[in-house]
Amino acid sequence: MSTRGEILELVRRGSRFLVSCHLRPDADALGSALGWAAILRVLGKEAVVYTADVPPRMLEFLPDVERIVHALPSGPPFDASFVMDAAAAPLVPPLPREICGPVVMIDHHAAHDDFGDFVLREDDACATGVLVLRLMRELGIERVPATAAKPLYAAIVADTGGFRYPGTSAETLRLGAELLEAGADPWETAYNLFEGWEEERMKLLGAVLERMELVDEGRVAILVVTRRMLEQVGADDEMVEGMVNYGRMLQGVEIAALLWEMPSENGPLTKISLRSSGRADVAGIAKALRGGGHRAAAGANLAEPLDAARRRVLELAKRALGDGQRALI
Ligand SMILES: [Mn+2]
Repeated sequence: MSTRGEILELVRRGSRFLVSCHLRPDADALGSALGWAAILRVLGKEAVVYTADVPPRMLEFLPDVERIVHALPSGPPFDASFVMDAAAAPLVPPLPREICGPVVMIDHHAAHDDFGDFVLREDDACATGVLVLRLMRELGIERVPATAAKPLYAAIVADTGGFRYPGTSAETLRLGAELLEAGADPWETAYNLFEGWEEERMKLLGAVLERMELVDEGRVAILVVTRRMLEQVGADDEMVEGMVNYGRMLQGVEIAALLWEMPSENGPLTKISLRSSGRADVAGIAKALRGGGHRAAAGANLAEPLDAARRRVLELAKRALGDGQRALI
């Protein structure tokens, strides 16, 4: 039986499932988890959504967020546990088999580690939310249930940058239309995902842009966020998400990298977010730093201070642009 067949069989046979996603969940991770749980419930199954981290405020508008648990429930083991949108094992909370049963990865990242007992990875999909909709059909559900529409729409809108990125296909737009018919709200989603900024966040963006560094003849933009910058404007870490995109927005920039000094008790930790405007493959850079992601959006965590991380990223970015001639999008 194919892995896909085995996963569908696990769903058909089981009655109680855990649904989780990568740490620090974003809209695709959480939306896919909530959407998949809603579909399992329509099939008459019990589904518990578990995230180790509390979801960011911008995702609080999604239905059923308040039902999410942040500690593994006790009781009999689950028939299976699903992990949505996780490219690499370090991005997943521990899922002990005696509580979680077999672990099923459902993901769409091109650069990744495989882990878990079953892996469904389809990198042609613009979002993990699309994989959920494909599985839904294979389980015999034709129409998207209302409870799954909002989270799955948010998953797709977020990972396509609002239906803009090259991964956006005719299928993506058809699925978007279907999710609107099933009850998703386009403006509510867009406002929560892309707008509705706190004043502190806007001030932080100002500080980040002020310090933006252009290197390699303006082809690489380096943005930094230090603990001190956050303190100065009263911003928190959640507000940093997505700021790397402003580096890519500038004409001539092919790679934008945001280096983010993370709070850490065990020595220095720098989170790196990478974006490509099309030619360069930033997933390759992330992979060289033991991270993961897509051609145009990827990331990694480095146990190094910001300056050292900056040097490594810059070197890899220059190399990626040098080899980039063949790698058309
Ligand atoms: Mn995703």
